[in-house]
Amino acid sequence: STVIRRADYTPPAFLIDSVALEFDLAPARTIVRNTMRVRRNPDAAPAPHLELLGEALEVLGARLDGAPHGAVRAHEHGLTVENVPEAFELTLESACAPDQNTTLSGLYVSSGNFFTQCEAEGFRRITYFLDRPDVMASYTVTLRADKAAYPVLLSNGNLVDSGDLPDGRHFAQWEDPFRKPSYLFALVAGKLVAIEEQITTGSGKEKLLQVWVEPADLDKTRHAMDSLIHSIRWDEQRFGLKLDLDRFMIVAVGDFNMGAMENKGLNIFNTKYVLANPETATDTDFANIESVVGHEYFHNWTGNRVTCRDWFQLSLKEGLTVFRDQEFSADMAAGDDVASTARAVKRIEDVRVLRQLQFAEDAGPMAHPVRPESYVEINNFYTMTVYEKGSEVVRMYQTLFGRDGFRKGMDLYFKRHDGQAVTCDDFRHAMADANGRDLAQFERWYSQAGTPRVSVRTAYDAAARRYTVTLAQGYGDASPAARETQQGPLLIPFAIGLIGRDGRDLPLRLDGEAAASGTTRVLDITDTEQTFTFVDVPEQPLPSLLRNFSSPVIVEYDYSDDDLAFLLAHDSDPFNRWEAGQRLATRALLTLAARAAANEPLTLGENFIAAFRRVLTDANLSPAFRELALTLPSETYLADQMAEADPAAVHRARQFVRRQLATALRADWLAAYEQHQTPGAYEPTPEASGRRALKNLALAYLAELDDPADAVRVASAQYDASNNMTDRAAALGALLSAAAAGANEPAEHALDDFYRRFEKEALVIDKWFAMQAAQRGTPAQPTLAKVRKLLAHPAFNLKNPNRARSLIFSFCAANPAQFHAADGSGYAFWAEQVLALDAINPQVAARLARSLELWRRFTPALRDRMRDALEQVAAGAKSRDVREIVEKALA
Ligand code: B3K
Ligand code: ZN
Repeated sequence: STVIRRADYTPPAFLIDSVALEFDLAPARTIVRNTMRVRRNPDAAPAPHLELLGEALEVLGARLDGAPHGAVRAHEHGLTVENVPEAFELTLESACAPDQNTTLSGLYVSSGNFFTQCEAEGFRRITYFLDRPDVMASYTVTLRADKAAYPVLLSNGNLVDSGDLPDGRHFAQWEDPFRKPSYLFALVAGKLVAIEEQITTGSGKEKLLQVWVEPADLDKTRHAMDSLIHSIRWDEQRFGLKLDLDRFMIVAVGDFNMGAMENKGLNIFNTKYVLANPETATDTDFANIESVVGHEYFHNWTGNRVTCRDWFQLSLKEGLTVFRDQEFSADMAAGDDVASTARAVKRIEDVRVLRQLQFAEDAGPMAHPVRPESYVEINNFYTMTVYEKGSEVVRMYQTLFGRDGFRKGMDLYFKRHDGQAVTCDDFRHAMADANGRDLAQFERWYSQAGTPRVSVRTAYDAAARRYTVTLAQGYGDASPAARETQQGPLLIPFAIGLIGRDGRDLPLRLDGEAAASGTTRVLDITDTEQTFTFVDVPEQPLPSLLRNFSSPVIVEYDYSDDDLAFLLAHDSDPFNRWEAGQRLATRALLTLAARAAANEPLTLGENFIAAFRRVLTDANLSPAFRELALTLPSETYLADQMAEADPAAVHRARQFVRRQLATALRADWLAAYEQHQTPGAYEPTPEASGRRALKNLALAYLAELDDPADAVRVASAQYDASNNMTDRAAALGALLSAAAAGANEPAEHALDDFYRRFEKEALVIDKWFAMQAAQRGTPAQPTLAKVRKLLAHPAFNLKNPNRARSLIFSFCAANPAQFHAADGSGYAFWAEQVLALDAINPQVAARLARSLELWRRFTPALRDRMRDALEQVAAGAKSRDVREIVEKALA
């Protein structure tokens, strides 16, 4: 397989200034005429021929400056156009087959409508082109189609003309006023309807906003529209960035490989991130929609106006835009209050994802730097590292320079690079220059893979009233993939506070400073080991380390259980309060998992239960925060912390603790359940969703009781009475848990009811599949048997990515105890499904393929079975996507 390397970048030999595309849309055979103004790039080495990229296309004709041009040669990767002058007009005509396109990359059909997906390399499946992000052109697009079947015809930019054609056909012509790379091209055609809003921007311009959906979904568009309006306002206020088009459109599609796509002026979304009403969508869905709508909108500046020079720079737009959407959601929840718990709640949720998924990626065979050095298939590099670690890297600039300094860096970045295709270095230089700081060392955050570790030692000298903190950085024993990228120490902004015996923060004064100031300090670690000395420290403090998770590292420090309980009760930094509870729980759970693996009896200390009770009953803590603090670390995260991952032992340990907490705190859970009802109309506010989250966590714990009668009664009542999906789904979840304890009938009854009630709501049926795939299973019916049965359900469809994810991924990636069954049956199922998907949709197949990449970290018996399954896939997979994943895993 061909490896593409960052070091091999060369500028394009030709540039394309403008493109006129004409589409004659038909499902079986669409004809595309592409007229380009091409010229040689003065800044590139001269090339003999014009090499255009193309895939799954049939060439129908070529003209050069108006005359037929015979010197074109189609081949496996595209089209070679020979004998071309300095500057010329090239017209190519080609055909593609949208209704045969199951890859969902390029032009395809979904429920009878046309959609496109071009990032990263889908445009070449529509027409021959210099399909690379550093070739930016202006686009004019003419769409022609049958008017009855495709009444709506959309593309990027402004509608400049439309009208009827003979034979019941019609056309629309669109012009995008901004130059763009081909990956931002989009078209949509079909039977769609929109809700619309007119808004006036800060500078007094009128803008038309539309959310386009299938007619039956019009009642589920309000939240997406509100989220769009909030996004536009927020980007103006926080970054001074305005909507630059007269019209901004969002379109929802049911068949989509990922979340959404930021095509200029025509964002295309997975229905999952658009459609919501209280009956069909959960609080989490509402929050995700807000953040994804924000994310795609924010790309208009970070990604579209300034784009990537090459795909190795992907984090330039993705890391930055994730950071922006995280800040947007935090500001929406917390307003200007920088110290609020609502802000911390969002931070905790984001860090939890980073630690569970990105840290794992960074520890395995797919480990790569935020700016990768090489790839086989670029679609495999839309990763947690590029997105989430990339966002943490951007956040560190803000931690170093403050909000104002960060804004200055952003302003300079746009001043320098608007309209350009640039690199991660360009962004770093803008931040450095705007803030007058040398950030050469910071570059290593882009080039080194693996999760850094900071180990901390402290000493208190009572006589001298000095407290020293020694911070040492390294990578521990990193995976081979990570190790080969590592060159030296990083610049790590490390936020710290010191807590006195009364639980209050001590004022901080570093050695050499005239006076104390503040109670949290960001220490810049730049060396392998560094010591910081605090003076005037009146008593032995307890350190609060890496407050608000100020950099994406693992902190190693020998806290006692008492220290952690104290931090959980007192730390002024809400992130670290949560963190202390998680450390306490992780430690207890890992000890129990080791005992479970050795078949020793399990016991849980009174202190642990007491610490949980204090959190549960502390009315000063927001319900949302309590819910997070009372949720145990996930099985996946816990297994990753073991020397040899043992999912069965982790499951037994975690279930044991859940049952202990359920039993010991039964009365408190019941009280919390009653106290956190949200009567009245459903509202997806952080406050109300926090109450629901805590209430439903209480219900989930009650469902762990040996006698599930209480839980069944409460859950059944909640299921019947709820006016929203959050509560209904939580009730169903509790009934499914109770089924594992023997109460089968109520669960089956609710499952049937749920299916019938929501049969026409695809996204809700996805939840129905997902909940069953994530079920615990019983000896009589292991979950895999259920999953296999559901594969044959009439509503199951492997070609629809949401459906495939809801059943197959939920089992393979979200149900570790069942998936890692000792007999290897889960792995056999995985291999089967990866191969089946490989033939349909390589991008989705490759995502599923990643479920086994950490196989070397498991217990020997599982490891062997996992290797067998990987080898089976390596032998059968055809796509570059899947091959890259399994070959790296086996290497
Ligand atoms: N930029 C797209 C991702 C495209 C993925 C292509 N395999 C969505 C986003 O990050 O906003
Ligand atoms: Zn993005």
